[in-house]
Amino acid sequence: MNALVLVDIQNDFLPGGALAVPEGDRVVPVVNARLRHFDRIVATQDWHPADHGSFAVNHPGRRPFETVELDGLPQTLWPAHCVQYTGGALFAPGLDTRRIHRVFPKGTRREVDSYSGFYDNGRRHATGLAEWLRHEGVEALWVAGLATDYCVKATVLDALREGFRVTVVVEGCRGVNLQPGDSDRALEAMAAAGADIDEGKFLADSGRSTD
Ligand code: VGL
Ligand code: ZN
Repeated sequence: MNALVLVDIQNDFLPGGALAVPEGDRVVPVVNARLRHFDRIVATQDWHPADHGSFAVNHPGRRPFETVELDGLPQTLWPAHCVQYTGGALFAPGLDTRRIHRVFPKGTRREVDSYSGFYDNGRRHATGLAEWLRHEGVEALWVAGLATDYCVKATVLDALREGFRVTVVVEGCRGVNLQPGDSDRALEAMAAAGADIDEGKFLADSGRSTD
């Protein structure tokens, strides 16, 4: 069994959103075109309480993109984003959510961030994604979504650690690139850890060829 893992394809990560990823909206037609090829489709959903410790606004005197320590871990501070029950946390308009079998919320505990769809950044709490995939008999994962250099990377690295075969759908990912080249370095790290990097076979019927 194979599964497509859609990482954080949510309004706040699209152009105009609170933590906009350049061209984040471009992943939507890419993944929609591929949904029918998968036995299982899961989505992660960044789902923060308003007082979440990753938000700069919750650290007086701090600005977005500064680094602080949170729960003993280095933490990049972000603009408030994907707050539970707000429009910014909703999946992107146009994403064919009817085909998603299960949604795994993450980042719900204020004291620690969660880039990976499997574990929080301190690896103390699991979301249940690995167990669910194993229960469904899934062995091979294709991963797409936002952002390449944060949640996609962390999800892919954890998936490999959990023993899944992993392919990164590059055309279905976009990165934040706080530093130029962050996304390329993230792809290199994923490849070095054992992921297949799929640059092109998703291009043909992805919708990109027409824009
Ligand atoms: C993400 C930063 C903060 C992501 C989530 O989805 O990559 N990045 N929260
Ligand atoms: Zn977040």
